Amino acid sequence: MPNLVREVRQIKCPTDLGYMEDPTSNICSKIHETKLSWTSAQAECEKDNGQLFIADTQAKRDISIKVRTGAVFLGASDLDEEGVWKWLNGEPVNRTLFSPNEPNNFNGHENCMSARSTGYNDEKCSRNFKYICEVPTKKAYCPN
Ligand SMILES: [Ca+2]
Ligand SMILES: [Ca+2]
Repeated sequence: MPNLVREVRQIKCPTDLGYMEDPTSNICSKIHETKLSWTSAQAECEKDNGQLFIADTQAKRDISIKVRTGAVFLGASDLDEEGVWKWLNGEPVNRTLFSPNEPNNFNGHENCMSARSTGYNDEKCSRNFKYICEVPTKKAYCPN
């Protein structure tokens, strides 16, 4: 049997980049105030070794709706298949998270998720919004 040597390490929340780590959930996130399109926002998150925020737990939903300064992009879309909403990790989005009458795919062009304090909405991906990035801080197995 091959001897698989793997290193277990804790990914540190990059607080030097302005990220905040929730002390109970260890969720590491940052609200970026510079408005960008959804794709550009995701690219910025990746620069920090993260991704757009995936609000797939109650703790994360609480963080995503603390924003009181307008809409922010989150890491969910129906870009792969119209009407089929998925988080960036491939998990399905619970439709009840959306605001009433959303997602409405307004004008046939709304495929990216934004959050307001009142709930989630589908937005045009090319519109510019603030956005939330997260950096996973779970223990990771790194092949070495
Ligand atoms: Ca859509
Ligand atoms: Ca909409």
